[in-house]
Amino acid sequence: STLLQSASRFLPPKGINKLSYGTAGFRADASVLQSTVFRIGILAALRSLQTGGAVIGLMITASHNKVSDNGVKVADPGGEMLTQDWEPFADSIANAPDSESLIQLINEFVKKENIPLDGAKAATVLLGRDTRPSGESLVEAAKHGISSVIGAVGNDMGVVTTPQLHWMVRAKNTDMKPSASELDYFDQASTSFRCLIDLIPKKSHQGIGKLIVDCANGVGGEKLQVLKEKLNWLDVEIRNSGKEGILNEQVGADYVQKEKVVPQGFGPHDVGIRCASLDGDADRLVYFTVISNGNNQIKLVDGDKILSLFALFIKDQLSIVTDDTNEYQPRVGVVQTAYANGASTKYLNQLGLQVIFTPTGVKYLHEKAHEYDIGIYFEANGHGTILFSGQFLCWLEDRKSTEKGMEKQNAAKRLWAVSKLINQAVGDALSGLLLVEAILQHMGWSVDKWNELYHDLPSRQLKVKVADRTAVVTTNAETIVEKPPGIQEAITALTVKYPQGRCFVRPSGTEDVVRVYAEANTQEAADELATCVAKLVD
Ligand code: 16G
Ligand code: ZN
Repeated sequence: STLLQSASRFLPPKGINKLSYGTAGFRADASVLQSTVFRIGILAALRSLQTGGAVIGLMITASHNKVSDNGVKVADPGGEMLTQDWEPFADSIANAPDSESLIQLINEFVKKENIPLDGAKAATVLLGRDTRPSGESLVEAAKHGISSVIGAVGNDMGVVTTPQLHWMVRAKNTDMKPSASELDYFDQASTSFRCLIDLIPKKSHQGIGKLIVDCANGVGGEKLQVLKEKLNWLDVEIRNSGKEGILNEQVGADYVQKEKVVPQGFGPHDVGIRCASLDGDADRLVYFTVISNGNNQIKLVDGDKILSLFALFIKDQLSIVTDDTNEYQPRVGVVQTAYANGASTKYLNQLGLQVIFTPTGVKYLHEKAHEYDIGIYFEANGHGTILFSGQFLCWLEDRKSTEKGMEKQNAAKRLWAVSKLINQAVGDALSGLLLVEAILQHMGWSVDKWNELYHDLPSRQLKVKVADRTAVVTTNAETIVEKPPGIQEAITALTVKYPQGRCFVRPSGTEDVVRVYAEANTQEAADELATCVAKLVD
C-alpha cells in the first residue's frame, strides 16, 4: 500500500530517547524529528476524518526553544489543542520502531475509533511553521504523512505564528469562513483594534508614547510589521525581528520573564519606555521597562499583570452593560496556575472575581475557561486569552443595537470588539499586545501606572535534575505533593516559617527536572525557602 511505502522512508533514528507529546506537542533536536512529523501528519488526517471532515491544524515549531530544536503540535477543529484522548495514540505511533508496527497501531486505532477510511469524506490539514531553518523539510515530511491517508490533503500556510494557524483552523470550522486566510486574521485584528480606539471617551484620550517590541528574532517580527502598516498611526518600534540575531538567543518573552534582564538590543537608552517581548512563535507576551542604572535589570510586567488589566477592563465594561434588573447575569471566571503571583490572585479576588486554579499547560487552562460566559486565563509566562460563550455573544449583540443610553451601548460595543480582537483559539501575543495597547489608551495609563495595580511578592524558581521526575506526583492543581510520602509535610513545615510564604514542587512537562517555586515577603526569604525545599527533592 502507499502507506507502507512512504512509512518505510520515514523511520525513527536508532537510539533516541522515547518521545512524548507532553504539554505542548513533540519537541526535540530537529534532526531526529522527520519520522515523528510524518506520523503526526497521518494522525492529523485521521483526526480530520474522525471529526467529519473538519479542518485540523499541524504546526511545526519549538516555541522558545533554541533554534536547532523543532517540534510539532496539532490543533483540533475549534482551534484548541488536540484532544487529550488522542495523546496516547500520538505517543505510541511516534515511538513505533518500524513501518509494520506503525501500520498495525494505526489499523487498531482506526477500528477502535471507527474512523471512516473509505475515502467517502475528504480530510483537510492546515500546515504552518515558524522561521526555523528545519521547518521547510519537516512540513514536507508532514505532507507525505497526510497524503498517505486516502482522500486527505494538506494546505500549506507557510510561515505563520502558532496562534495564526490555530485562528485559521477555528475560523474555517466554526466561524463559517471556509476561505479564512492570514489576510482575514490581520483584517479582523486591525478592524477590532480600531473600533476599541474609536470608542475611547474623548476626555481620557491622550497619547501614551511609543512601544518597543522585542520579537525574539522569530516569526512575530514580520507579522507585527504587517499590523503596523495596517495601523499606521500605532506608535511601535520593532526590534529583534530576525535580522539582528539568533532565534530565542538572549531575546524573547521566555528569556525576559525567567532571567528578569533586558533582551539583546535593549539598554540604558530605553529607560522609561514601554517595552514588550514575544516568544519565538508569538504565543507568549510580557511587558517590561528598563531600570535606570540598573545593570540591565528590568521591571517585569508579566502574564498575571496582563490578566489583571484585562479582567479589570472587562469587569468595568460589563458593569456598565448589565444591571440588577437583567435576568441574564454573565458568569466571569479567571483561571490561573500555581505559578501566578499570590499578589495577583489577591488583587483579582478583591475585584470580586472568581479565581480558579488548574495544572500548568495551556490545554488545562483553556478547558476551564470554557466553563464561563467570559473565561479569562493566563500563565505567568505570558500565555493566555479570553473566551466568550455563544450565549453571551448573542446577548451582547442584542445589547449593542437595542440598549438605550449611549454609554451602555458603547460598553457593549467594546466587549464585542474585544471578542473579535482576542484570539479565541489560543493565547496570541500579537492580538494580546493590541488589546493591552487599546486598554492603556482607554485608561490613559502609562506602563508604570499599570504596574502599580498590585506589587508582586518576591519569588524564586529553581530546577532540580533528578533521575526520574515521574516519582513526584502532585494533586490540587500541582500545589500538593502526594508522592513520595512525607515530602509535603516537610514543605509545609518549612513554608510556615516565612511570612506570606508559599511553595510548591512539580515535575516539569518539558524537561527532565523537578521545578521548585517559592514566594515570601522578601527576596531573601523566597530564595531561602526555594533552596531548602530543593534539597528535599534532590
Ligand atoms: C509548555 C506549555 C506552557 C507551560 C510550559 C511549562 C503549552 C502550549 N505550553 O510550554 O503552557 O507553561 O510548558 O513547562 O501548553 P514545564 O512543564 O517544563 O514547567
Ligand atoms: Zn510559544
